[in-house]
Formats: sequence, structure tokens, C-alpha cells
Amino acid sequence: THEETQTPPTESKPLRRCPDTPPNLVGPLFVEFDSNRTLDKVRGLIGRDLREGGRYKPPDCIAQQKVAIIIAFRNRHEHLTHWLHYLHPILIRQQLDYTVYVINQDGEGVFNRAKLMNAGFVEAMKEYDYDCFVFSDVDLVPMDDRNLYRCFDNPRHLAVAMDKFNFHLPYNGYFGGVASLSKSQFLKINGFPNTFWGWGGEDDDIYNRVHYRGMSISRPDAVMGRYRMVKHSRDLHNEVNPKNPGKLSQTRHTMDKDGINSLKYTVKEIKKDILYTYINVDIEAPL
Ligand code: UDH
Ligand code: NGS
Repeated sequence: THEETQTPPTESKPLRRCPDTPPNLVGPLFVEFDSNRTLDKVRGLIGRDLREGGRYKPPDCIAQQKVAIIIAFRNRHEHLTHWLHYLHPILIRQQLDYTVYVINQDGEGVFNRAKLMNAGFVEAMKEYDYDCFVFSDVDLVPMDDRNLYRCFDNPRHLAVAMDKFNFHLPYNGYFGGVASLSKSQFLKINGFPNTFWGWGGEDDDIYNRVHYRGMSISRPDAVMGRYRMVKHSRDLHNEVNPKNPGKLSQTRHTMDKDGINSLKYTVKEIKKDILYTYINVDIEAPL
């Protein structure tokens, strides 16, 4: 017998760091939003690959980054089903050590996407020593798995070519949809603003923060950065807020006092589903 070709017991096999380019990526993906998809079917398809809370770690190498994926959420269950159906297999192929956090805004008050993202950052950090945070809308699915859900030398904007914008950026400074920031990049900008209630402008404020702290924006190219958005109408309690655009001229002065250092919220419930960690938070929303 040839001893050197025998597989040693798994516990003695030292794991190597995962490669810079994950080997199993497939490139462009077919994405469609089939209304017969259910959460139970998605659990049946991919639940066995995950650990409770929507966690995954590559079995055969040490992931380069520990990533928390944070989704701001309320009453978008159908979108979440599509998101989980597509994203888990992609994130697994990307060889990330990751967890999916669904941060639900409790109650019927005015929605606040950025404040929910801040709460997600703090709650995730209580659970694990994450290096990287990907902040995502629930209705955006990447059409190419080479668009890596990890962090880069600068804050990264991932949703650069959305179908609703004809696969182009709507404007150069657009930072909406999906973005990643390392822990230190996020803390350097004092996190996200807590004061953008309702729709509009919070993403532009984050863009301003990044620039005022001397960083630039990293982006994938327009081929790898393609996205499909689940079509939807405007939600209740997330109306356009006409006060938000004017706040953008003040970011330089407000960012040091409005952010992770002024965040106030209370956790009402944490539920571990096999596909995600659900955290219901009261963010003191005005009615
Ligand atoms: N979100 C929720 N629930 C809400 C509101 C927002 O989960 O009630 C989250 C969700 O992750 C969503 C994100 O916040 O993807 C961004 O909010 P949005 O989808 O309202 O923003 P978007 O710009 O749409 O995609 C605005 C309304 C467009 C109406 C177009 C009518 N054709
Ligand atoms: C800008 C908004 C952004 C928004 C972007 C795209 O005008 O928050 O449009 O909107 N900024 C302000 O309102 C100040 S979209 O076409 O997706 O409805 O992300």
C-alpha cells in the first residue's frame, strides 16, 4: 500500500486560507422571480448546507473574511424568499464565512433604512467578530456571482447596474441598493445616519461620509455588477420625505454626532431560522 496517498483523518488536516478567486464561480446567472417560490421550498433546497441563523463557513478552507449580510426589512416576505433562494448558493460559492441578518422594523412608524442597518451592525458584532458588513436591500439579486459580497480597500458599491436603471448607474455618486464596508471603514464614517426617516437620501449621505473621510468608492464593472430588482409599489409608511434632500448639504457637520455613536434602539425579539437571523427592533420611529 502507498501510505502517502491515504487520506489522513479530517481532524489532523490543517485548513489553508481560501484562494483569492473562489474556484466554483459560474459567472452570469439566470434570475427570475417565480411567484410559486416559498420559504419552505427554499429551506428544503438549501437548509441542509447552512447552520441555524443563516450561517455558513467553507468546510475545506479558511474564509478570507467573516461577513455579516444586513438587510433592512419590514413586510417584504416574498422578496426575502427570492433573495434567500438566490443569495445563499452564491455566497456559498464565494467561500465566505457569513451570516444573513434580517433587521425588521417593529411597528407601523415611518421606515428608516439606514438606522436599521446601524442596528444590524451593532447586533451582528455582539455575535461574532465580523470583519466585513454587506448592507443590502431585500429586493436586489445579483446576476453574476463574480460580484463578491466581501470588503475591499475602500467602501464598495455593489449594485452598479440595476435592471430598473437599464443596467447603468443612475448618477455617478449613487451608493444605493447594496454596499459593503469593512468594520474599520464603517466606524471611520461613524456608521450611517439615524435621522433619514422615510424614503430618499440616506444613501447619498453615506456617500458623502465616505468622501469626507478621505476614502473613495470601489465598484465592480457593469457586467459583474448587474442586478435584478423585484418589482414592487411604494410601501406604506415609507413615503418620500421632502426634508431629506436638504440634509445632504450638512453631512460634513452632522456625521460626527449622528451615527453609530448616537444610535438608540431596543431589541424586541431574535429568532434563528435556518435561512437567516431575524432581529425585530424598535427604532423609536415617529408615527
Ligand atoms: N424596505 C422594507 N419595507 C418597507 C420599506 C423598505 O423592507 O416597507 C427595505 C427593503 O429592503 C427595500 C429597502 O428598504 O429594498 C429600500 O426601500 P424601497 O424598496 O422602498 O426603495 P426603492 O427605491 O423603491 O426600491 C421606492 C418605491 C418605488 C415605487 C416605484 C413604483 N413603480
Ligand atoms: C435619489 C435619492 C436616493 C435614491 C436615488 C435613486 O434622488 O436616495 O434617487 O432612487 N436621493 C434623494 O432623494 C436625496 S430610485 O430611482 O431608486 O427611486 O437612491
